[in-house]
Amino acid sequence: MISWYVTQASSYAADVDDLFLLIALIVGAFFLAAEFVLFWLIVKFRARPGVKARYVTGEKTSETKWVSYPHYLVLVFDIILVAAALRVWNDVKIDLPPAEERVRIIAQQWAWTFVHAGPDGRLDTADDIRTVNVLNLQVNRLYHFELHSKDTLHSFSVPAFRLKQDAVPGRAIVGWFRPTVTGEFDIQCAELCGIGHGLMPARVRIRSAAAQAAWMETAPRMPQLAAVTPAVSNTRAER
Ligand SMILES: [Cu+2]
Repeated sequence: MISWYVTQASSYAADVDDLFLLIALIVGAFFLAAEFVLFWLIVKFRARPGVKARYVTGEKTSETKWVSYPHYLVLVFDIILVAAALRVWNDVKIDLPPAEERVRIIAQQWAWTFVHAGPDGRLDTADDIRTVNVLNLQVNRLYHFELHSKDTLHSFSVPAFRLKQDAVPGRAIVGWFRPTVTGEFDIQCAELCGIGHGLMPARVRIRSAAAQAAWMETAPRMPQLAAVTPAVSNTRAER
């Protein structure tokens, strides 16, 4: 249902959406059941002429089961939700499938710089392509991103990928995504990072292999931006 509003544009987007749906269904069922019982009790024990109120301590087993049994049920569903969430978390954040290409993302107050590998498919070579506020990707290609921050905390958020990752100064945080549809989608900074936080939106453009190759031919190399690579350019897979 979330995909009615935000396109699923990465290989794991559907898994994240399914998790949200599972949570909504379980929590929704408990909500409806609780409201049903509440209103049923309100009607059943409403004031009636000639009927005196009873004081119920709620200490007998026949009474406490109305609290303890639903409580056990909540715990069972908690375990189901945690297991489902860990499966998705592991897939998105812990597993690192082999990369076909690497892209460097540098956040700063208040813009994003993206360093693309260029036609040779390797970073830190002469044909690297640097862009500001537009990330250029090829559909169905598995990317490792290497996320840096030049100044303060930022967060790289791509709603269509269902991906959000904090950028921390001094660290190179590695993660992955595989775009699955062509098109153009939003990138946001999802960490309040100063007065211009709202002014650092960016876009991700996902193209077919042929269109991406054509873009690489014409993309300006912007060598003047070479200095934006942070001094801490270690490529350790920190997370
Ligand atoms: Cu920011």
